[in-house]
Amino acid sequence: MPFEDLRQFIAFLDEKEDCLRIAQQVDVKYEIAAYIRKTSDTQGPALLFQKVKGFDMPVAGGIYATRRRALWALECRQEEVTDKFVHGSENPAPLKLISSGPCQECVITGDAVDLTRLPIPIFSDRDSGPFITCGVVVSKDPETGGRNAAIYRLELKGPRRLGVLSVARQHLGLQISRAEERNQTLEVAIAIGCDPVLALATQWRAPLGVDELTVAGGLRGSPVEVVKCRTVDLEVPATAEIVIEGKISPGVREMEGPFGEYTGYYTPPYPKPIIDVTAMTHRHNPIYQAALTGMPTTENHILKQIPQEVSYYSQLKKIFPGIKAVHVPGEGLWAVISMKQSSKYEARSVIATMLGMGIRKMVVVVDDDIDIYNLEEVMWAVTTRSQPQEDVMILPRLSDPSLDPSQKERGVTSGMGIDATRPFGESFPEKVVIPGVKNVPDLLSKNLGGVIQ
Ligand SMILES: Cc1cc2nc3c(=O)[nH]c(=O)nc-3n(C[C@H](O)[C@H](O)[C@H](O)COP(=O)(O)O)c2cc1C
Ligand SMILES: [Mn+2]
Repeated sequence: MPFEDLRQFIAFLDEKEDCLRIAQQVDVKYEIAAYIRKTSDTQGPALLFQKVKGFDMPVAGGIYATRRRALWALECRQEEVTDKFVHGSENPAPLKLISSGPCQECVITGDAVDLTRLPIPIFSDRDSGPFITCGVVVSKDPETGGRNAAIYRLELKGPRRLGVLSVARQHLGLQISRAEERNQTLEVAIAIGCDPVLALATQWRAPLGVDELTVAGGLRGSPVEVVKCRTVDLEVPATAEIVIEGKISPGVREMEGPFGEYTGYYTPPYPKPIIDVTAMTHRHNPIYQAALTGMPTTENHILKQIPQEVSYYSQLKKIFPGIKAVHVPGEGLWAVISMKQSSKYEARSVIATMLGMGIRKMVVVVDDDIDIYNLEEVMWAVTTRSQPQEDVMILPRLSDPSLDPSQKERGVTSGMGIDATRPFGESFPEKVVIPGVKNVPDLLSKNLGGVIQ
């Protein structure tokens, strides 16, 4: 059964002993982020901060900081995730509108709304303020009426004011431009603390016009239940912890940033659209969900990884049937692909295709005997199966919308491919193998009690 909401997922993590409660008081300024940083760096548990200084609401953090938790959210193993995601996205489920839902147990409208009551963390030392980083922003296209749902960061500007970043190519950015062309306001609803599949579904690169909430329904195998918002003409996931409703006025901009971004660097401040908040609804005793962004690897990266990898995999597989797996580590500037080549230099065609599809900085292709999630093994293949002179390809001057700080000219990069496959059809030294390693028990298991009988 798919998880109904964040609470059910936390309860599941409790069963797995993968959620740590922090009973000691923590500060929203840096301290929550520091804890999430540490757990992210050590593949540690999800965190539930029970006592936040100056606030009466708990904060969940680092929920998606490990791939194991993302896979638990999707209720599948690594080997099954591609099929699951492809099936889910190809079979979107229409939403189920219900008349009332837990996210509206408490309703606050107009001047009574005070977002400063939410324990929104300040993450990195140069950040310009508190940022909501795990809000699913729901909006409708002013031209087509099509719904969009994705995570965009929101800077707290005042009790009823938020700055919003949606880079131009992102769908909210396009909708804002379309509303501005018509001199219209754009309504938005922000759902914080959603069921975990929904968070992952928003990271699937759905084409413009495809509602990510229906993709979440496809992935869950049951429709996402939504309720009508109170002050805007939108629907939001019924089981969210907190919902913020508001409007973006055309042409209004205010400085936002700097912010410690997913590249691991700060992005400078520049003017961004503003959301004027019209209502906040929430559950009884809501949990605020924070997600860390910064140096890889954080939950920002993990949330994007699986949907991106699956999407590249299924596109490549159509052209190159020998593709085994695609891994997009860290900030998404590079990828590792494993494959069984069916012709000479096929790996190089894969590199060229991938550099054209969106991974612009570096693509490494290895044989299908390499575990691409083990980067040490990948580097072993690179250093023992490739010769830089022949096997490194460099494509100068590719268009690249990423925030890569090393770009000399904004939006332009060069791309590198490393063909680390053994030469096709030729003999190559055999890899050393020790039989029976799989049969040795898990030596890290505490259940062994210090002795293998
Ligand atoms: C934690 C987190 C924070 C994100 N913040 C932003 C953001 O501030 N602005 C943005 O444009 N995309 C952000 N993204 C990426 C978008 O959510 C993602 O690219 C999404 O697929 C875009 O959907 P769209 O194609 O409907 O625009 C974030 C992703 C995650 C996981
Ligand atoms: Mn979209």
